[in-house]
Amino acid sequence: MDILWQYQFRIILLGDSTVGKSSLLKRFTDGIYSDVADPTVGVDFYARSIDIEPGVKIKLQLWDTAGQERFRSITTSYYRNSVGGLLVFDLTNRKTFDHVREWHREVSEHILPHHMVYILIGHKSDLSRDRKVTRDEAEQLAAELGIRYVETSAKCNSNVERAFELLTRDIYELMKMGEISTRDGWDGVKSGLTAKVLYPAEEEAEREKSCNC
Ligand SMILES: Nc1nc2c(ncn2[C@@H]2O[C@H](COP(=O)(O)OP(=O)(O)OP(=O)(O)O)[C@@H](O)[C@H]2O)c(=O)[nH]1
Ligand SMILES: [Mg+2]
Repeated sequence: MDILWQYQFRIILLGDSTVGKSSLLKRFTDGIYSDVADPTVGVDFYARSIDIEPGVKIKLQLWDTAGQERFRSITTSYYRNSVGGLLVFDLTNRKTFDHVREWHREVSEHILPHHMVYILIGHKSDLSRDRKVTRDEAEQLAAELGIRYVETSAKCNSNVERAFELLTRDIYELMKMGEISTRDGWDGVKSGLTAKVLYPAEEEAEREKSCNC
């Protein structure tokens, strides 16, 4: 059997408008970055696979939400079917950091009684001279929320792979421990898509079976 992916995780990007969610995703999925970016309208979709360990491929379905308040009624409907979330703030914009707790509360309450695996992202780390949030403060918030903290830059391609890989790995470990599992009516985690590849001997047998002469 040729395995395309063993698991599919749905991951959502959350945070205020202009923090850089779409840029982070474009860097991760297409390897591109632009200083000019349009605000997301509603929700956008991206995808990429990660080899988490030898022979185990995980397909990530990545939902990019609009940070603008006017799209909130659309974006909230995507919370429930996500297993992981990146809580993104802009290191050069204090307000976006102050709003992280609200994002965390809003999403967590919305998906009760279930849980999401989060990672806190301090983004635009290339703009170190304009920084308004210290690493210590961000690490303290992450510790309070019980989640990891990573500083990223889509512009300089710093820690982007690492952020997605750490979150994927955390979800994968929780799944292996049985803390997260597939559920009917929930698309956060799906398992197993394999391509049917016939080996020569099987192929021969199949051909003989179907031969009418
Ligand atoms: N310096 C710097 N600028 C960045 C970085 N990532 C994104 N930006 C810029 O920040 C601005 C907003 O980026 P977006 O990715 O559109 O932000 P967003 O969070 O998707 O915004 P919404 O779609 O409105 O929620 C753009 O001008 C980007 O070029 C980065 O790593 N470094
Ligand atoms: Mg966007």
